[in-house]
Amino acid sequence: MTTTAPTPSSAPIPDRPGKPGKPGAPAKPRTQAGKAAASLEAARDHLLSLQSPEGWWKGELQTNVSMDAEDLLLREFLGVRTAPDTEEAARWIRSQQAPDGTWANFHGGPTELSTTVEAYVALRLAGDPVDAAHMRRAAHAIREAGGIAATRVFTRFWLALFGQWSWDDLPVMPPEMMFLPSWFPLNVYDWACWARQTIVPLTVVGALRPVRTLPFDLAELRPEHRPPRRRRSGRRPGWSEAFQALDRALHVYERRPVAVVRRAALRRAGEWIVARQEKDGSWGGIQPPWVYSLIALHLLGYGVDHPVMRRGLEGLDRFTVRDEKGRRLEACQSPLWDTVLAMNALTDAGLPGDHPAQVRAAEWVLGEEVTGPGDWSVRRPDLPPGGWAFEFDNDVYPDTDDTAEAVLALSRLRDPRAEPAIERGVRWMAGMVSRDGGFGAFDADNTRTLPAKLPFCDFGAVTDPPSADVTAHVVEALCERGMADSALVKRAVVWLLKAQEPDGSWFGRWGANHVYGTGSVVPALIAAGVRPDKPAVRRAVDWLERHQQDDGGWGEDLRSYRSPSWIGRGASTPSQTAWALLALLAAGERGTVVDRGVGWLTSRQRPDGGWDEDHFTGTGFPGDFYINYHLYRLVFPINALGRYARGEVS
Ligand code: R01
Repeated sequence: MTTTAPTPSSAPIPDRPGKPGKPGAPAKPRTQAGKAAASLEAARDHLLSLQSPEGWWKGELQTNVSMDAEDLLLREFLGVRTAPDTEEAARWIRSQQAPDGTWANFHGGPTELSTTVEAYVALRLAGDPVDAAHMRRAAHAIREAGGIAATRVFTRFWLALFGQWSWDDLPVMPPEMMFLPSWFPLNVYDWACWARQTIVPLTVVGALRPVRTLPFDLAELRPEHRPPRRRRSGRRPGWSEAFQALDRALHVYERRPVAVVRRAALRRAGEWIVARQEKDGSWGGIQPPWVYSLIALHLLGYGVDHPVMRRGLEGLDRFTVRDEKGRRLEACQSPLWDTVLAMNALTDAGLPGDHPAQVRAAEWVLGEEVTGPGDWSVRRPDLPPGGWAFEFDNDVYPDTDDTAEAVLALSRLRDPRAEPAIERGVRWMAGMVSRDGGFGAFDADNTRTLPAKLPFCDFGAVTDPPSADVTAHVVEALCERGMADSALVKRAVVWLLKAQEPDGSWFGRWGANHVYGTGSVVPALIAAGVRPDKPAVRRAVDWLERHQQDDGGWGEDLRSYRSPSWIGRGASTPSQTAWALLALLAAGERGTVVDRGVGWLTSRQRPDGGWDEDHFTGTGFPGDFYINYHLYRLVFPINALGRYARGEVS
């Protein structure tokens, strides 16, 4: 990497020409442009201060307390739970409880029954007495909501492991599924990678039906006179009935599986799991596959001292955050994603490509390139490997979203030594295009509708079809590589135009929600050469302008995924305000709307250059699972302020 003539990180960002800076003492800027430049400089320096010595950035990835509850249950199951870990986790779980005794899945969100039940059980494990006020409130709320019977399948799985729910009353997912060829419906490669890695170990657990005893029962959670409610009742009856019949048949089979077939299936599942453990001991770098894989392997005879199990448990420690608020687990970690977003932000802020921070970051990113095949190879067997994954060690599961942002970040540094890796990434990303011209995150053509219809699947997205935000990021990256006129980009642009909602916005799959989708797509369309006066762009701009909040920012509540009345509405946040600004600036908008958005950002900046963002603006699974990426509040405002400042200069 080039290290000549680095710009010191304290270098001022050029202010608008024609606005003479007073010599001598730095005066407080009064103009909008001056304020934006000062704000940008402070934010940029704050971001630079957060870089690790190795070159990466990593913000905490905050989700919900089901992670922490399940961590205690895992440790209880394996017999490795310690008193200090339990007390620290319990302290965190208690700190997140709402006044009504329940837990939510995101800041300010509604009661989540399954999360509440899991948190409650974890606190009982920690010894919180049933008659303590906070426990009584929780139990009351659980009973009111229908009790354990109304929770998601995963929650009842955990309770079955401890004898608090009957294995007979859970949907069956047999390990014989491992024998289905990759063209047969419901084979493991029809599932999104995160669901695939969760389901394979759960087939083992469901086949072996272990029960550990607890020193308590959960009688207090039983609703007295309420019939159990079923989730997702709105499904088409035809499929639901067919699958319920299939599930009954599988229950009959479960009583007497063919022994040799069952043994072979369990062996096959065990090998499949072991082959996919990552260098850091994780599975897919995400908590659910990780904990279920540890449980499944343990049941298959792997003791807690087996190297596979030891690596797994030690790896979980590195996903554990410990601070004054208690002990909590990250559902996954985002260093690659955070680093390439930070690099792009710094480039937008005017930092040169040969700045030491960029050089160190680029060196780290280049060392993270995925160089081998993965599960994606099943659908694209002839595609050479390349690209990047979300995490530190996630070599089996690179994704197009991270690859697109990494390609953008590295290309914009203009260092010829990064070219081969960029080219391999571009080739891999391009090869991952789905049949319809769009891009999913981890797999091509992962578009089956059957998996979601199984009674087992009442939580989260279980497939990985093309989405507007990922497709937009890929388009932006390909255009940066000079491919705006390629057939690939043209088809992707058509895909994006078709995906536009009647109201002019785009749905946000991996970020909240239409503000994220629209904020991703508009800059991509412009990069691809769509003129700002085209109707698609105008309608998007109108949608954003209509949804600017009264305070000048943008915000969209996560409830928008379930209740359309929330679409485009919610408390303004730094990241969502920045996404809207990025779209407006790309579309060439300059004026009051943009100035008020920029004013929202500059007036809410903290003295250290950062912003606060309690609201979650990341999406794991629409409707079910949300993420607060702690670096979003900083990197996206830098993108927006940086492009705003550049626009003012040009
Ligand atoms: C989960 C779960 O915890 C989880 C955690 C993280 C993700 C997937 C992909 C990306 C990368 C980021 C996060 N990009 C495509 C998006 C970038 C913004 C997904 C899920 C919970 C329950 C189950 C995730 Br079941 C499985 C996993």
